[in-house]
Amino acid sequence: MANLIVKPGWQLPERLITPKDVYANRRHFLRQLGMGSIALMATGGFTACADGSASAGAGVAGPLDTIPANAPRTGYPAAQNTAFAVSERPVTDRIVASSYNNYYEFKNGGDLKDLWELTGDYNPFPTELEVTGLVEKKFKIDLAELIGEMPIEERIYRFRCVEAWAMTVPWTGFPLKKLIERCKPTSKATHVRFMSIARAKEMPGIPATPWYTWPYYEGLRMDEAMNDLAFVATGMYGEPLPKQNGSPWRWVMPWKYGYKGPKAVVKIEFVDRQPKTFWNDLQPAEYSFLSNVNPSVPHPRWSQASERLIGENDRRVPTQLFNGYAEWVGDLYPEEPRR
Ligand SMILES: Nc1nc2c(c(=O)[nH]1)N[C@H]1C(S)=C(S)[C@@H](COP(=O)(O)O)O[C@H]1N2
Ligand SMILES: [Mo]
Repeated sequence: MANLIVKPGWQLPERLITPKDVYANRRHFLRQLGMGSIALMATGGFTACADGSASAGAGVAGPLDTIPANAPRTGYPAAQNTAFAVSERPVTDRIVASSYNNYYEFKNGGDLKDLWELTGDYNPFPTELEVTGLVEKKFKIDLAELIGEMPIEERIYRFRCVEAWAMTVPWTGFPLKKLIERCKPTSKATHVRFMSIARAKEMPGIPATPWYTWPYYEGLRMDEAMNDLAFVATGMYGEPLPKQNGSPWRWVMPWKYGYKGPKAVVKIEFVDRQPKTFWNDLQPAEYSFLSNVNPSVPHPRWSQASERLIGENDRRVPTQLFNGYAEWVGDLYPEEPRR
């Protein structure tokens, strides 16, 4: 097994894979073109590195250059767990998944999705995780160290945002269950609460939106957190997570709307009642605690019956109950409307 070279399971058509150095150089090239015409007039010469040898220079040049250089890479690319293949639609273009994002800590107003450019000051590593509440023993641990302990695998999951757009993403990571077990909650814990990192100096969306109740916080019932599908992603597309996708790690509950999966969790607290959650506190009528993907439960302002596939010309497809994962989680929700 150890000698086997495991190819990443996501097979993308060649045209959809833009290696990050090519992408970076293309952007750099475009920038040089803009400046180049000025330089051309001034010097009578234009030497943009059309052969791709230009360095991207300091700073962030493309949405994949936000993968932190010090992110743990042990075990990458991880073998695909084929139990979670998505057969009815292709994997989303990698660049699309890393440049069409929701991450309010990096928003500065409007409906900005291309927010990777705002992540330059953010340093996801080192970061410490705090485990507290109803546990055998409270503790703090360096996140890179904890990630290094976990055996990683790749899972291709459908991803569905409450805004009715969807993607198909090859995540790298480990079951949330493994992390919960590592935390050793007591039998009194009925729910678990997660809190995201909030570094106002590194995350421009925080000072820009003082009306939000930072840090971002979410929660699950224990039976949801322990379900096989609940996943902690440390990477995607065979590499560690770009900052805008949630580096150092982010939660993925593919049967729920995307906002139930907090990015950059730094605190886990085990509790004995349903915890408050960020979007539910802000708009309880629009964002429920459970927030399971359900075509027959409309958002008060729009239908959830269909969804737009980002990166596929916004092709519309029907929404599936539990986002197609009823087999895994259907039994958890006897009350969920089914039609
Ligand atoms: N900390 C934090 N986590 C978050 C969010 C956020 O704004 N802050 N947005 C959520 C929403 S609404 C979605 S759809 C997904 C988006 O993940 P992606 O940008 O990697 O597609 O992250 C979720 N996790
Ligand atoms: Mo979302």
